[in-house]
Amino acid sequence: MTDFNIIRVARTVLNVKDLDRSRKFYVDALGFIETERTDEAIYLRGLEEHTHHSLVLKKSEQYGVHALGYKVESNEDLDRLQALFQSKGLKTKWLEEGTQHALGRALHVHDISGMPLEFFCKMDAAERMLQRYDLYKGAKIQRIDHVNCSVPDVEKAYNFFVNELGFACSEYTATDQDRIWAAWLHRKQTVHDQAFMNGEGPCLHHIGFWLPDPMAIIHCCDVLASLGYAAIIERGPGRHGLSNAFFLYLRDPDGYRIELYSGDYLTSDPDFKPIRWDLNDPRRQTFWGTKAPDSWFNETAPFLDIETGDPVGTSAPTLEQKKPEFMI
Ligand code: DHY
Repeated sequence: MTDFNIIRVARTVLNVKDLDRSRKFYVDALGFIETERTDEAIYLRGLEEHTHHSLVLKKSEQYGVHALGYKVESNEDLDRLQALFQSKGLKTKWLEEGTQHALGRALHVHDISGMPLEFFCKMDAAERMLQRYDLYKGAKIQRIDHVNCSVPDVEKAYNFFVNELGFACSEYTATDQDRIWAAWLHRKQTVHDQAFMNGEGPCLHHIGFWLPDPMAIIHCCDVLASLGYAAIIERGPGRHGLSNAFFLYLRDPDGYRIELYSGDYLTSDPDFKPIRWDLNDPRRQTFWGTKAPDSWFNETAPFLDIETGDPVGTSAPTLEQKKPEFMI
């Protein structure tokens, strides 16, 4: 048991080169709601979200991803989290209320893999648009679902998130030698808030957004093609073996990978047993056996340091980064 309560992954902040170009993609094509726009940033939320934003696009020439934002239950949880990170010798930094738009006091840290994380308990409210069907557009984005990161040592990241931060594992991929190659970890009662995959890192692999149903994904493919975005569809649509969700992977105008995701399952019972997938089982990625393209394995986005804003240094993966046998 931890002495703090992390509720869920709640927001991500991406640097983008051209706000108008990004707005066309996220608002006009994918159907995000624009809560606010300034000269420096666009604040976006899904139709179900009653908070100010779950995605911030910040104008910058520096490609990269700011600290991944987790919502916690109380202000005291933030102090307890700082004590934990400090006790492990990890970097922490306070951002007092008012420093970040629409957000209360926040704690920024680098975790055991060097990945920047943010914890906060307060965000401005916004109108929930779930039953404004007249505003449903594109992919009908409902809410942020998860973040997936590439890290050099998945077992180290797994142990930190499970033993220190109180996450539970829903599913994992293991090698022939029973080493954990990838893990899906959750605080909310779905398959994941946070996934880790073996690879050069720490880097962001993708941000997953929840859609109401698989037809929203199919319809989004049609909308993307109509708007001239067909080339940015990277993988899918398909059904994941692992998680059982229906999916589509896209690359946004700056190159960040977005997953449209719908239909995983409840993981609330404490006696739920993590599901093991063999790295060489072709159905774990796409249940129908379809291969993922090389770019999906090889391309990620850099994280930015919480102090300097420069890209965080990366290390090569500890497990051999060979592709599963069925893909060769
Ligand atoms: C998988 C990837 C995801 C996810 C669920 C399952 C498995 C895979 O395709 O490797 O991004 O959300």
